[in-house]
Amino acid sequence: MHDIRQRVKKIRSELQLHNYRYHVLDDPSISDEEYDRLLRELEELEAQYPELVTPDSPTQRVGAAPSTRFLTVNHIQPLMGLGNAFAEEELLAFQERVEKQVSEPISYVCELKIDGLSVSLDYEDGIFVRGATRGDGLVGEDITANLRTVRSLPLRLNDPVSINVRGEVFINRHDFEIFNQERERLGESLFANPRNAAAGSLRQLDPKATAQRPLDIFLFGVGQSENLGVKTQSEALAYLRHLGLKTNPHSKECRSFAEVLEFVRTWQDKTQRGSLPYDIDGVVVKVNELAVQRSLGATARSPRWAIAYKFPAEQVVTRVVNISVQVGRTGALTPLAELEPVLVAGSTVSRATLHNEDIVRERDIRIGDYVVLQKAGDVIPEIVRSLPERRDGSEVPFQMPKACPACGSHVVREQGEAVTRCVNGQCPAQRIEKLVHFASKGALDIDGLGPASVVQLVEAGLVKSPVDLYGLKKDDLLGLKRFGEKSAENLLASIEQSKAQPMARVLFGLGIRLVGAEVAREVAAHTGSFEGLMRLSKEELLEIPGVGDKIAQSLSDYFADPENQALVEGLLAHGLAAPTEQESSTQQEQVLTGHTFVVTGKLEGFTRSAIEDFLRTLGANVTSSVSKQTTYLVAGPGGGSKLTKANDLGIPVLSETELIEFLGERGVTLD
Ligand code: 0OX
Repeated sequence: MHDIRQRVKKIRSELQLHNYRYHVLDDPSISDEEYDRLLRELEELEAQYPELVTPDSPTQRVGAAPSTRFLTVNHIQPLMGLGNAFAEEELLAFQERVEKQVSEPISYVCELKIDGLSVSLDYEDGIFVRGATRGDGLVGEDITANLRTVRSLPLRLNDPVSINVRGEVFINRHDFEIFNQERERLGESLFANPRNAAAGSLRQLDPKATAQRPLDIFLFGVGQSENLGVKTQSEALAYLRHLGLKTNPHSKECRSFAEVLEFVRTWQDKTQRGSLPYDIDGVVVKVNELAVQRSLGATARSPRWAIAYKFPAEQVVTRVVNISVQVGRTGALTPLAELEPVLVAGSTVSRATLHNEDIVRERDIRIGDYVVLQKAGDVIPEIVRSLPERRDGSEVPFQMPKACPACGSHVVREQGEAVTRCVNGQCPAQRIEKLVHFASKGALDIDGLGPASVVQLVEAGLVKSPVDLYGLKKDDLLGLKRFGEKSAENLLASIEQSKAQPMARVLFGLGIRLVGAEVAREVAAHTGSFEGLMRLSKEELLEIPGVGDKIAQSLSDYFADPENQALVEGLLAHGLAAPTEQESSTQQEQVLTGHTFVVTGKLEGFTRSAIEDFLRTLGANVTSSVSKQTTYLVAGPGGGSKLTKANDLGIPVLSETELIEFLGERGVTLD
């Protein structure tokens, strides 16, 4: 048995090395046949002695069974996005902002901005245990099983460290072409570009499907970790490489900002970019010194110590065939340009929003015009300008309709507003858009309730408002074209599940003007319940961080309307956003699962043991001493040696107020 154990260990470390040489260094040292032979030997030994199987064994890349949905993951440290610069002046402004704050000379690191999907990976004692999407930065999706299939991602690091790292998953252009050709051969739908293919692959519910996709990964940063003795971003990248993680080879440490600009200019060049096997959409410039990064800190959205320089968008010319008008969920009438289909930045575009009638006029866009098109932020098609020199006189200027194209009611444009709105609260188009938004991913996330199903439900007269969803019966659905036994059951189950969504999502789902997901989270965290929220005056609303005059007005207008009050009360009556005792403990259990807390010092509002108990009810592990397993130290005054130890280990420390905020961000209030 001892010999077998040794043999298994030896094959694993050999396979790990060869995997690393092949997928990370691109420098294989044995043939594919030899590799396969070793892998088969290991598989046979593990089949014979299942007790020897470990999660980091090379045989365990594709193990997990298909799931029905992804679990959510709370990011211990929020995964922030990056501020953008679109011109050199904006980069220079970034330099000025940074250097105004520091006295000593600093350096920068330039990295290629890989056009993929941001992910966060957790290793515990060197073993890959969890991987998640960025999501909204606070909460992502658990895609561990899918990430395990990425061959360039080591299941075991070279050192047994516990570390959180960030990176970008992508597919290189060549693999993408082959992959799409194969899909075409099989009569499957094609992906528009490598980024979409990578995104689709990470979202497969069956890891066996993901394993067939040519995913690759570059790691570019360290999040939460024990004290690594790393002082700069360059050292962090070197450390990631030392651990066996794949980093991009083109990053450059720059001693002056002139070097930064040179790096940016070099990579802006299309031929230079073409020499890479994968797509990049810019350059990320980071302050190199981690101490300086810490002192610069972050805004609500992004770190102040980094910026993404985005390459200018590709522009193409196409023709406006028609300008139609869409009615949104707030009744806003939006002109939409219908275009001759054109390929731009990797996908075919046939429509572009024109936002409102002023923009159509300012850009002088007429039906029949040739126009310059680009993708704003590389995603949303945007008409930059028309080409009047190419007109032949047949072009027709756009006129905002006088009646709602969906219901025929009259439309108004308030003074000082750019938007024209349908005034009919019962307008079917608004109703549909409101329901689609309510059910959408960021809101109640009701699987199986996309636009097509919503249209059916509304047209059949089964659903007028979100409340009606919660009264649907299986027989109601079985009468509809799109629904069979199974899909009806699935939809009803998703609707039922959505009742457990936190208040922030319900609030966002109501589609109140100016209340996006982030504002909804703040408002929910500060009010705790709809009852509490509806009691607040406009002045009190203004005290909520992130809520300014316009948002406060919009919220108070919304809740002053009896119809909206009835809607919210109806939802509460169905158990939404108002979990019972029972539900609250099951729902709360998830938010701190996997975290280990230590509480020290004197707290103001609670006794230490009360807060410890409370953290436990949220699923946290609470211990009495700080170790590298600790994820957070909650410290009141007099924290003493535990505080020092946490600081030494680089473990984040929360004050009592910060703990309340931290929990608030996760939908938990302490009253
Ligand atoms: C990339 C990339 C993205 C992350 C938050 C602070 C700095 N797409 O290649 N983000 C970052 O770093 C950000 N670096 C990158 N290389």
